[in-house]
Amino acid sequence: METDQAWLPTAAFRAVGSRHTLVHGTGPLVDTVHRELAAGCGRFGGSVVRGAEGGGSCDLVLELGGDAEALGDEGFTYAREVGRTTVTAAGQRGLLYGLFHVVRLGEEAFHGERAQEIHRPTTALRMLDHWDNVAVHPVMGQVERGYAGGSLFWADGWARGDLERVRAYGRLIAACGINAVAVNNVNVHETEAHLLTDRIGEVADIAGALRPYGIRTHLSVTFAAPVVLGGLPTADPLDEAVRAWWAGATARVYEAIPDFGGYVVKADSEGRPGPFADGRSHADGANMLAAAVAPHGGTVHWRAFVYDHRQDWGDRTTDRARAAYDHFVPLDGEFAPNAVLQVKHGPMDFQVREPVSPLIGAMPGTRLAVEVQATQEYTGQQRHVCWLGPMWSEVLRFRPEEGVSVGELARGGLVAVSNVGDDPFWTGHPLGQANLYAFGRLAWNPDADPGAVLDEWIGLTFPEAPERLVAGLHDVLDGSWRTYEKYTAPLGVGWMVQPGHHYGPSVDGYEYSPWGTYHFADRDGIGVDRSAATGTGYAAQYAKPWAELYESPETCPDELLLFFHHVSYGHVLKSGKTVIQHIYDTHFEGVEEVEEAREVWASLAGLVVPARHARVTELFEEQLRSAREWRDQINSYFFRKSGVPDAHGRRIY
Ligand code: GCW
Repeated sequence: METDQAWLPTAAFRAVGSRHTLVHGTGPLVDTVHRELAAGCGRFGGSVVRGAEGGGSCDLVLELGGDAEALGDEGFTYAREVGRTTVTAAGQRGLLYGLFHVVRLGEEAFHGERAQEIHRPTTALRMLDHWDNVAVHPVMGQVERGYAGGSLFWADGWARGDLERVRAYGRLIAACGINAVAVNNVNVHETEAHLLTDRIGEVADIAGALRPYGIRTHLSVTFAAPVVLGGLPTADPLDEAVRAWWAGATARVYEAIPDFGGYVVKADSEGRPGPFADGRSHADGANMLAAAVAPHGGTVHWRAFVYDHRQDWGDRTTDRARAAYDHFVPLDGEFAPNAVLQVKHGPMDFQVREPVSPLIGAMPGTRLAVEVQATQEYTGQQRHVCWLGPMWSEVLRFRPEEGVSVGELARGGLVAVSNVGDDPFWTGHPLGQANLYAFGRLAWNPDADPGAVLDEWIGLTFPEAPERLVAGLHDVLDGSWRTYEKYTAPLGVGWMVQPGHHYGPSVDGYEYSPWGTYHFADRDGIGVDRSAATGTGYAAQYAKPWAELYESPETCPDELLLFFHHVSYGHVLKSGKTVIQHIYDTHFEGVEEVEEAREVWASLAGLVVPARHARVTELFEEQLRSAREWRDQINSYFFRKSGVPDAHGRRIY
C-alpha cells in the first residue's frame, strides 16, 4: 500500500499550485520552497519563478528579507492586498513556514485584503523524540511503546538505505512546525550506543534527509558511553579523561553533522546509568555534556524522569509524584545555559489525567523543556481514538503562578514522544495523525484553540470534504480524550493497566509492585493522600494558589480528586454525585460514547478513502471491546470493594 499523504495530500496544494508565484532569495531551504511550489504548479497549472524580477503579475510573493529582529529565523509576515499575497521572512525556515501557512489557508490566501500579520513560534525548539531502537529489542520490539509498526529510520540492523519516507516525514512535520527530531530511544541499548561513534555516518544520512525541511537531528546517548565505547574505567563527569572523551566524540559528531542539534539523556532513571554512580549531581552530569556540545552550538536535553522504581509498596511515605521536584529543584541555577531540563508534563507518567508537574515554574534559573507523549502508551495505544489536543492545550495554558503559562515557561522547548512508525498510515490508527499534527501546531503556538487546530487538520487531510464528513470527523475526535478518561481509571488516580505492556484494565496490576503507582482502594475508599496536612506533602510543591486548592478535598477539582486525596466512596463531588456513583456513571457513559462514535464513523463510509475507512472501522471494534472490558472490570471491582449498588440498577458483575 502506498504511504498515506496525511495532511499534505496533493489537493492541499490546489490553491497555491494554480497561482503565479515569485520566490525571492537563495539557500537550501529556499530551494525546498521552490521545489514544493514547482510540484504544486506542475499539477495545478500555475507557475513559479525565482529572482527579484518579474513579480509584477504574481499572485503570491515569497521573499527573504524583512526585519530580522522582529521575525527571528523562523517567523514571517503575511499580508494580502487585492491581487497579491506576500510572505516575507528574515530566515529561510521562516520562508518555509510561510509557504505552509499559505498552503493551510488554501483559497482564502488569495481573496480579499488582510493587513500585515506577524507569525512567530512561541517556542524555539519543537521536537519529536523517537523511542526507536536499531535492533529489535526482545521485550519492547523495535520501537519502545511504538504502536505504528517498526522504525521509520532503522531496519534490518542499519539505517534504512532508502530514505524517501524519512524525507516525506520531514516534510509532513515541517508543515506543522516541527524543527527537531531525536532519532533513537532514550533507553540506549548496546547496539544503539554506537550511533554516537562508529555508526554516526548512519545518523548523518538521516540528518541529510531531514535537513531540507529545516529539521535538526538529535541523538540519545548513554551516560556510560566513555566506559562502553571508550574503554575508560569510569563515566564520572568530573574526571578529566571522561570530559576529554566526550569532547573528542562530540567533535567527530559535528564533523559528520555540522548542524547536529545535541544529545538527549535519560540518566539514573529506570536503571539507566548516570552521575549518581560516582556521587555526582545531575547538574554535574548535564553540564559535562553541555560543555562538550557548547563549542559547536549544541544543546543537551537532560530528562527529569528520575524516581525510585524499586520502592516498597507498603511504605506510604515515599511518593513517586514528588521525585522530579525533590531531585531537581535544589539544583536550580546550576545548569549550563545550553543544558535543558526536559520534564514530563505530569509528575507521574503520561496518564490520561495528571496535574501539571510542579517542577514547571519552580526552577526559574533553569531552561525547561516540557515533554508530552504522542505515542498513546496509556491512552489506547493507537487502537483507540484518543485525540490529545485538548489535554496538551490544558497543560500548556496552565499557569503555575499568576502570569506565565507552561507554554511560555518551556523556554527549552516542547517535545513529544513520536507516534510514528513504518506503518502506511504513519501512526497505526489513521486518526492518530491528528495528534502528531496538533502537537506541532500547539508547540508553535501553545495558546492556539485546540478545536481550531482539529478543524485545520480535518480541512487539510480531507480536502474538499462535504460538510457531513467534516462534522463527523470533528464529532469522532473532539471529545475522544474525555471519553477515554471516562472508561478507564477514574478521577485522576491513573494506572489500573495491565503491567508491562500497559494495554487494557488490571485494577490491581501495579498495586503491590515496586513502581510507585498505587490507588489504595479498600472497602471504605480510594485515592492517594498527597496533602501536606496528612499525606505525602506533594500538594505543597505547588506555588499558590494551586497548593491551597489541591490541599483540600473541598477545593480540589473533581477530575484530580483521587490523585490528591483518599476519600470515601460516599464522598460527594462538586458535580453532586458520590465518588462511587461517578465511577459507575462515567464507565457506562464512556462505552456509550464509543458506541456513538463508531456509528458516526460507519455513517462516513463512502466519504473516506476505503482503505482508511476500513482500518478505522476495524479499530473501533477493538476499542469498543476494550472499553466494555474496562467498564466491567472497574465497575465490578468497586462494587465488590464497596458493596454500594448502582443507583440505576445497571448490570455490574
Ligand atoms: O512511560 C515510561 C515508559 C518507558 C519509557 C519511560 C521514559 C523510554 O513505560 O517505556 O522508556 O517512560 O519515559 O523514559
